[in-house]
Amino acid sequence: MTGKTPSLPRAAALVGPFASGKTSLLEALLFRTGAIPRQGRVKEAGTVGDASPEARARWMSVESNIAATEYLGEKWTFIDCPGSVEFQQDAYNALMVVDAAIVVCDPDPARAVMVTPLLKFLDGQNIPHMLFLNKMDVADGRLRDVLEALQAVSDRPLVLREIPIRDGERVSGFVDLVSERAYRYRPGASSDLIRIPDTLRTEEGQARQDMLEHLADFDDHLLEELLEDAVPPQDEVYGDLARDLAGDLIVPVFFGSAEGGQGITRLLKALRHEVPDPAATARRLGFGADGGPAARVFKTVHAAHTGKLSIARVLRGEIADGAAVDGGRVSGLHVFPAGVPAKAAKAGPGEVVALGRLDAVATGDMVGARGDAPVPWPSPLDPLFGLVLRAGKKADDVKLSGAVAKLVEEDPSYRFEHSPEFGEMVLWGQGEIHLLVAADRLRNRFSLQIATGKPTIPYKETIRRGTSVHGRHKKQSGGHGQFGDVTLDIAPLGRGEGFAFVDRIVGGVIPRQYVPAVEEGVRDYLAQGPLGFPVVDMAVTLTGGSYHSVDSSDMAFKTAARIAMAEGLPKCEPVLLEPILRVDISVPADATPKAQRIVSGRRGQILGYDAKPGWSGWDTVSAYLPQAEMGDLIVELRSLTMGVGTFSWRFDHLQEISGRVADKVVEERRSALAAEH
Ligand SMILES: Nc1nc2c(ncn2[C@@H]2O[C@H](COP(=O)(O)OP(=O)(O)O)[C@@H](O)[C@H]2O)c(=O)[nH]1
Ligand SMILES: [Mg+2]
Repeated sequence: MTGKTPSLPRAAALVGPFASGKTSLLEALLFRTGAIPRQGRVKEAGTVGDASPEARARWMSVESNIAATEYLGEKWTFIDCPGSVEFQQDAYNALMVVDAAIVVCDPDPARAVMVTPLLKFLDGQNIPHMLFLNKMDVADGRLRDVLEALQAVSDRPLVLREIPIRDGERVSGFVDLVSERAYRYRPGASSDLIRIPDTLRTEEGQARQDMLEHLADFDDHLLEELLEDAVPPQDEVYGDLARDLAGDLIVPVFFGSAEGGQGITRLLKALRHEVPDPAATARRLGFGADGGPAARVFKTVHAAHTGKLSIARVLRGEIADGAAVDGGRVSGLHVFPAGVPAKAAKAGPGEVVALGRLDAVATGDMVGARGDAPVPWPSPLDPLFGLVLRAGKKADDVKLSGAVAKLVEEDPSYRFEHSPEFGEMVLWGQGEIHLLVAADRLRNRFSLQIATGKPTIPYKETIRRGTSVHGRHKKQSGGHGQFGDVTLDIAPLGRGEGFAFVDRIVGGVIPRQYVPAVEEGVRDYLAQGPLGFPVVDMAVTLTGGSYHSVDSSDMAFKTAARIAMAEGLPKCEPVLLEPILRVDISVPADATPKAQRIVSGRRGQILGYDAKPGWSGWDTVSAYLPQAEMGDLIVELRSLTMGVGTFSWRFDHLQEISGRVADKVVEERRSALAAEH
């Protein structure tokens, strides 16, 4: 494998569950390739990644860390992605532009399920990926069990590329199954070549045969060789490995220890020889070979001192500082040697680059795509958790909206909603931490004072029976008086029918011109019924009344209508309506009973459950759940499913509630209204 033509700069994403060791692996890769002089530790806050105050405060990655390095004369950019499910959007975005992903996993069969959503995404998008089983320095189970558990959650075959050499319980080295060479780990350095231990000969032969058989599934020539018991040439095996990885046909599996610096060189060599080059990736992503410079933006950052940065992978040609591109003129161009942004004049194909002040460019946008057919950018994750944001000072409301818009631009799995009904600014996101990090960023980066709270549930009310009511407004003050007089029939309507106003005036007892004012008065009242909530699903018919030729006016009829409503509605058995959502909860099948218990525990109604299409071993539980019970549903669901359980939801209907739950809602509303006045 010498004499390799150097590849253009490549990029790989480090992805995988929370705390599997991605940030540590980035550090190890940077150290082993000489980009940094010592290997820092996550525990000591000494790593290149996770340097933001929000990440340091939580000991976890809350955004992707980008660092470039060189290995044997070839350039690499590694993107260390957050593993927490709440920050997955950033990971998915990065995956959309890289040549390959390294999925970092714990060597623990019980945790295999945690990589399911990620593997689904990778296979769904045909992104080449390999597994790196980390923390082998403390692993105590059998590798075979880990692989079996991981295979159960991967659609593609996992192909073990090396087997461990053990010294007692501990892994002390490995045998490479292609070169059939054995190595002993050395602390913090490349491993020593040793003889394959005799005790491993049989196991090695079998593991190599397994690997070759996987490759033969996609290569008839290799299959013939295996059937004839011929030893395939190494170049053929390497060629197959590279081709099958590029096509996302197989998932090679490596192992090691990020913190111990073990298995790092092995991984780097595999990356060097097997990861597709940027030209192949550009083709996979739908970019033609010809045309002007093109790049795809996978991340947007609004930094206090630099302004907006669009972080992009160059897929074709060269982008220079000052160049005019779609969405503006590049003003400031940075690359990321060893994770530290550095000014550069230009960036060529394959490089990851920050482009300054492209105001019109959003995450997922192309810069310079002409006649290309780029694969569609995946739609952002649906929001699962809402948080009300309040500016400390009323005057900061506008500033807050502007700052939040920037956060949403950075991470489209946030969604901002201004509810006029309650005068609330609600930020939606992927979970509680995701939103608290947003609040921290507003404080740290935009110097805003922020209070947070729960979103108000949009209860409504309706009536159970009808009545007929008379309202009169009469005032004689000085010269001009006021006179309005109406008779209204109030009647309930079916659920979901809304509000209807019917005019049944005959013989001009009220002149036509005043009828709209009557309707307006009725609607005004409906904004807040006897229980304190908007009234829906009822009809009001104007059946009679009287007027005064001088004193009657729109204003007077509007007031009369309101008086009639205020008197009539309390007599109509008002009842509270609560919003009910249709929720589809996805969980690994062993958690299905737990998901059902969660639904029942939250006053929900289970509609049924079924296998989740395309997700073997997963179920979807469908249910109606009161919106009031949704608040921390995702928190409970995740805690019961190692973080992978999730749900989708939409408003379904309003449902009457009475009894203790309803009384409490009405009481709280009353005191809230009292506090307003
Ligand atoms: N024993 C051991 N611990 C590790 C290794 N790699 C990472 N860790 C620890 O695992 C935890 C999570 O590491 P980190 O790199 O932040 O994981 P990330 O969330 O995937 O980025 C930290 O406490 C690390 O010290 C390893 O190879 N061996
Ligand atoms: Mg991390």
